[in-house]
Amino acid sequence: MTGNRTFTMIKPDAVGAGNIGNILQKIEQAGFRIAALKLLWLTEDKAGSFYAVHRERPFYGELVKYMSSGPVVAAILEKANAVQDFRKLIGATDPVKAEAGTIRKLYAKSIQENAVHGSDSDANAKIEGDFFFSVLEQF
Ligand code: FUP
Repeated sequence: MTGNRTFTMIKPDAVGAGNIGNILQKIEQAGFRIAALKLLWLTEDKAGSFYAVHRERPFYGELVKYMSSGPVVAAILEKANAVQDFRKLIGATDPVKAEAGTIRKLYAKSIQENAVHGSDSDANAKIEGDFFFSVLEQF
């Protein structure tokens, strides 16, 4: 069974480049409803917790530093088949490999500065959404 919600962040590179509006527009035009939304600046500690599953990976330290280098936009998105459809909309992790027209192809700078995050499962979408938003902030 597939769920109807996913979680995304617009990462510091895309926020810094002035692409919040462009990316939210792509998301809404693709049929996602914004169910929660905020602009915030992660501490290294919070970014480290969010990416804890990657703790053992060689890029973890750099990733945490990067994700706490400037503000991000966090959002919960609703649509049928949300997790899979959103990963299709954002494209491959490495923008060089991302399909034409995807958000990462259009706006990402590199495999690390890759413009957006998208949850990889329904279970993680719920965990990640709850990490950023209280019940009162999810509509
Ligand atoms: P994705 O699910 O597409 O976000 O990709 P992963 O879960 O594999 O990776 C999570 C984040 O780690 C990526 F968004 C960017 C970062 N990363 C690197 O910085 N270097 C790498 O070689 C792979 C991933």
